[in-house]
Amino acid sequence: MTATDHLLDANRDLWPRILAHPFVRAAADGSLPQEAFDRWLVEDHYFVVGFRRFLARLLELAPDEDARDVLAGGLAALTPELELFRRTAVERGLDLTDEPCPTNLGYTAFCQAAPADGFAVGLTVLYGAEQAYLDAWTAVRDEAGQRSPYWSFIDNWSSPAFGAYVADIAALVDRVTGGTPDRACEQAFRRVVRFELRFWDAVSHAESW
Ligand code: MP5
Repeated sequence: MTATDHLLDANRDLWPRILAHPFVRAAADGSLPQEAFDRWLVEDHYFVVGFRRFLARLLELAPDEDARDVLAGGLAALTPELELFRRTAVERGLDLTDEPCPTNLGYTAFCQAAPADGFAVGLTVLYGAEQAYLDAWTAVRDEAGQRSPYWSFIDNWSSPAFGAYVADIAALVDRVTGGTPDRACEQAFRRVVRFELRFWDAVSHAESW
């Protein structure tokens, strides 16, 4: 069993709920209300802006060139991703400076604080967030299809290129943890899983202060 198999197995009670979340299901079957998508877009833009700073910190902490190659690739992909968010926000008349909801602020701050607990913990947080989005949007991909109005976003996190990036991160987690995540990594991963679920809840129910 690899380190990431172990992390996913320890969270088998919650992980399927990410894929089965009503927001994710509605994005797949075409019944997602436009306002819900718009809320997600503004919230997720805030998350990705914070996540890029987290990833840059992680890149700085990386132990060797192989690890830096993986992380620098992820960082580079965030420029076109953020451009997609900005372009779509203009098209849909959305204000990306809206205040993020408490769950989003908490999740983003949690990610940004994680590298203070060491590279392995930070990397585990990165892995959890990316695998969660890969699995969620892969579950949407086939059912929604290319005619979905949200295809650019669906494709962004379910493409073979993104899958390969997540597999590279998983291999790196396995290497830096020596195949066995310690207690701090396990706890950080559990928190990511919980935050991912709360994030879908928050955008579904228009959580606010
Ligand atoms: C990701 C995301 C994936 N955009 N939003 C949440 C709530 N979780 C994970 O991160 P990235 O950097 O967009 O691939």
